[in-house]
Amino acid sequence: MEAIKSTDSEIFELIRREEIRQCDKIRLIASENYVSTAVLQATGTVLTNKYSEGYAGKRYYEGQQIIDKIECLAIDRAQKLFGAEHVNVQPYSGSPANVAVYLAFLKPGDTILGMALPHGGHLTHGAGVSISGKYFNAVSYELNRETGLIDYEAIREQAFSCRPKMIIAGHSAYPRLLDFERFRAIADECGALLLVDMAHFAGLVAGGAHPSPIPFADVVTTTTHKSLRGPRGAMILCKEQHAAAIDKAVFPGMQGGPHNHTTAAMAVAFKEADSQEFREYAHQVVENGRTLAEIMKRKGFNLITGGTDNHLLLVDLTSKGIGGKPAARALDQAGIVVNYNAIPFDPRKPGNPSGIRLGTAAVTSRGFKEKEMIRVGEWIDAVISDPENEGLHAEIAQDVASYCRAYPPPGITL
Ligand code: DSN
Repeated sequence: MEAIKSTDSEIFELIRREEIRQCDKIRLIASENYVSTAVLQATGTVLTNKYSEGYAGKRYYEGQQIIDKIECLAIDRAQKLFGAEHVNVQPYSGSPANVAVYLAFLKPGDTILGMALPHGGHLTHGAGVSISGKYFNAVSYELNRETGLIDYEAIREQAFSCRPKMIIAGHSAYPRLLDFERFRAIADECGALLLVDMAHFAGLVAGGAHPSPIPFADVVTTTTHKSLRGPRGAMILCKEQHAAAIDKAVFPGMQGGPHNHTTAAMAVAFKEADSQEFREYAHQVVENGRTLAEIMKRKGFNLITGGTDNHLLLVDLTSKGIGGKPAARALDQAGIVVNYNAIPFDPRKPGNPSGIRLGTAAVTSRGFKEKEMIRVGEWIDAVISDPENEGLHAEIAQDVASYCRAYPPPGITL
């Protein structure tokens, strides 16, 4: 970073501090990860200098000899990795990808049926504050109050009553596998399209640690930077019959020029994900989730659905007598980074809900396994048992930092 240092010492210093923060803290934010040095390098290349509206062979600017090859490589690798008929790698991130899908298939006012935001759905699955809730007639399905699980029969009944044009499966905070076959059957029965947003678990799908939605969904969207461990970006995977509509919706419908440096970094990440090492990583992410769930339960924490099948845990802190926000703050002071999160049927407000969300994708990338997850669970318990003891939090933060130094994360050399 010599050039950054000499040009802009303030930004240099802030980046350096963020590197240290990412090294010295235990990152349990379920949507975050560490990219490899190769992915990081691809994002910082001259590809950022090029405009390339359009698609390979059909661009609106000259000089695409290399860009076309890069984009085609990213597409080929994504098709192979996920077994998809068609892939568009241009969406800037997950939300624009989802909106592009709506643009491809829906008219304003059409009905969509997605998981309620407070139950683990995403903003773009129909939340009132999002374009998806403002421009469409968004109907939400909720989780079962007793089990915290998806109630497919209830969704089926809701689908028959509201007749959605599109059903959305996928989540930001649901710790269990999705039954894509069941979603497909419901969509078929009521004549809806099925969109699966696999942003959170795409890496697990790529690594064979989670069922794939590709055979069942009309369209699948995903970010590339969560469990898939690529750069900040997104893609849309679909059946060939929808290819033209999807491509037209992304460009010119939603976006201008694709971010070519991101496309190249995606291609690198897809190559990395198509490996035995990544498959082992994906399975370890799930194992680490299970181990963390077990230790948390032993320490008396109440987990929504009682555990996890994927990379995330949703912890209901009600029995611990603390809100999600002060808990997340206290954990951050102790070097453990999580986000506060609503739980299903949360009686508290979203600004300080009843839960926290934990994820294992990032810590697994730095080599944490069962032993380390038990240690993490013990630290979490120590903090939540004494949430106002700043001295204790500072001590734990020091222990966490020295512990973490033995597990250098990919992409960062201090
Ligand atoms: N912000 C992401 C998450 O944390 O789940 C979803 O886009």
